[in-house]
Amino acid sequence: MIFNRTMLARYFILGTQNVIDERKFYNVLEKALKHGITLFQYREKGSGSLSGADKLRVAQRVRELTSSYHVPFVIDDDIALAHMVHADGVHFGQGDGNIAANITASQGMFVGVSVSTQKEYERMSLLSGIDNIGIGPVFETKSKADAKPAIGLIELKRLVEQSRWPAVAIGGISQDNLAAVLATGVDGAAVISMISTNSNIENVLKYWQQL
Ligand code: TZP
Ligand code: MG
Repeated sequence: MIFNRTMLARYFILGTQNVIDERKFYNVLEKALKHGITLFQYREKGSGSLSGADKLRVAQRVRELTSSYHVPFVIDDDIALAHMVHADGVHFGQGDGNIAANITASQGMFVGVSVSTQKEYERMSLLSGIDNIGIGPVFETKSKADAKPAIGLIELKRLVEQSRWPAVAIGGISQDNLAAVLATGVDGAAVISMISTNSNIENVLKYWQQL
């Protein structure tokens, strides 16, 4: 699938480790798909995450669900799995192996990479084949144990302004700071807990869509 920057507008990320059980995972995902997310990333990582056959089974079901709602589907880090289930894109953090080699292995899929500092941005600028960057964490996050320090809105804006790629903000984004995040000129926001911990996903997405 060809990447388009409008896909970054409402970017939802989820793994089974972010919710109580697999049933809840599908329940939250389907609500988010139904009510207007523009991109979904399956990120199975950290304490309590699945691997092997379990991860494959979930990814296959995610492929079916995202296809039925016509929402593009990205997998974090796992290129082999992404090819296996025909994901539309992949995403790599700075810790996810050799990013240049990963990009080469991701042919046919669009590629996102995480950037949290000027130095990382410059290192990524030497590579070709990147379609979008995730900038953050903007604020403190409880959803990633090894998250880097929060960069704040001013640094986010600075990185967005110089970015040669479409960019999405990530980390600690909530309904309280979402408008300020979008005002930096970023193409969208990527969230886990703003959706996964909310008891009314339809409301959150209605609010997001009218911003
Ligand atoms: N990368 C940087 S922060 C983060 C990831 C995957 C977690 C974002 O989760 P939340 O709940 O939206 O802060
Ligand atoms: Mg990663």
